[in-house]
Amino acid sequence: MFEALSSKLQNAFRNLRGLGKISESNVSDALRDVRQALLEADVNFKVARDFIERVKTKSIGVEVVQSIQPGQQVIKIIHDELVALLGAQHAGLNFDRQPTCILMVGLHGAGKTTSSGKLARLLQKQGRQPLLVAADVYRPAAMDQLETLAKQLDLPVFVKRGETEVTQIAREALAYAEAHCRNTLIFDTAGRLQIDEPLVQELVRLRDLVKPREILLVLDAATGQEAVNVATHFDQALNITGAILTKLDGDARGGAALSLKAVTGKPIKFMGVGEKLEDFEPFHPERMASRILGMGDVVSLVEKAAEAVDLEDARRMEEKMRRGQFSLEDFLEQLRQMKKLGPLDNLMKMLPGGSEALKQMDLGKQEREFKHMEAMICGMTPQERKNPAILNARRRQRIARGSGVSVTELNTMLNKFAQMQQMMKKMGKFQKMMARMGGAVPGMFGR
Ligand SMILES: Nc1nc2c(ncn2[C@@H]2O[C@H](COP(=O)(O)OP(=O)(O)O)[C@@H](O)[C@H]2O)c(=O)[nH]1
Ligand SMILES: [Mg+2]
Repeated sequence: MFEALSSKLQNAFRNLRGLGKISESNVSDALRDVRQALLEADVNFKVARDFIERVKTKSIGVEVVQSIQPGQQVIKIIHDELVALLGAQHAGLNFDRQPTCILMVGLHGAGKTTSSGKLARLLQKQGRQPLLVAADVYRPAAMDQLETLAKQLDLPVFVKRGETEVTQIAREALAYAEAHCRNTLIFDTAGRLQIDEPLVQELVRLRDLVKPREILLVLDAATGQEAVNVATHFDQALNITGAILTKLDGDARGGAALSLKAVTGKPIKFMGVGEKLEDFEPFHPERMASRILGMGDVVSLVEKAAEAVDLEDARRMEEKMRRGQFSLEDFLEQLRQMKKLGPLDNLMKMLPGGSEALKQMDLGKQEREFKHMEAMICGMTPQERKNPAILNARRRQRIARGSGVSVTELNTMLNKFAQMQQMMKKMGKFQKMMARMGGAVPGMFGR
């Protein structure tokens, strides 16, 4: 996500970090690269200019803190301004009306139908009762698409084929929702290649009838500057409540995400990061800013890990690592937990500096290696896993044969494991020492 922008900003920061003193001229020089990076990412010209102005004013006025390098303070200011630009806080949905109607609007192919399904999934997980409503009266295929998504999610969908008046569909859908206790209606509306008057009229009729609590504009992030123009038009016509930015998994340069709030005043509420139903996340300005600035999205990673890994298990494991009692059995469990988190490259991208590190790593090889390790450990008896010392030549041959590797490979794995155990013991001691010295290591920005 936004790799080009991210790496350019990190380059600009390299110059900033070295700043020993803040003066108008040297800050201006350093910020020129930042501005260039923003423009190349397709950030609206005016938005970029204002952004740089604000950073400059704040940097020059900043009180120099003794213990921090001035350049780092500027980076912190950039971070904070970036968070503000992205909308400051996560803007959630409002559900203070019964039932809650959500209109999904946008151009052709932006991802309305897909996002309707993704949003329904998310709301269902939050305990709401969504009803998907097929309100794209022009494309029968869109109705089929929505029906398929609903089936996958095991959710009800309201479809009325042959009906061409969208308000009639809406009326019946509302009645259906009431009869079936659905408290959240998600209307998947029609799109156009370009916003035009008939489309606007239809959406206005629909809006005036269902009085939606949310009108979410679905925008393809890859369309860059154009996305912002589209947003302005839709907002003027319908007064949208927020946006869903889709296809952020692609090669979007980031301009849309960075300009949208500043230009329209409307927040990005969610983002689509893939074609699958689970590839959908609430948009968090703070996390996005960290991601863009290359500090990784540690918060997201932790949450993702918490979803997949039982916390109690994790704590138990950590304790074992600290004491150096981490066995091959535990190692096997860890390998399996890791698989639950998804492909390695996704995980790496979320770690600070991960995108950079990724370029130098052969993850395919790493994943194959993990698979081999798993096979080797699986080939051992529980006793052998607990106490690898009993692995004599005969046992090693048996395990190697059973898991399709050579004895040399098995030996290498066992050596690596022994090293890892040693390292964990040391790390455990180090952590304890740090804790005694007064808690966690302060974060880059003192958080
Ligand atoms: N990679 C990726 N593809 C997406 C995303 N959202 C939607 N798509 C794809 O974009 C295409 C158009 O989506 P669709 O929901 O039919 O758009 P609509 O015309 O606005 O309803 C489909 O092929 C989707 O799979 C996303 O976040 N990432
Ligand atoms: Mg559609």
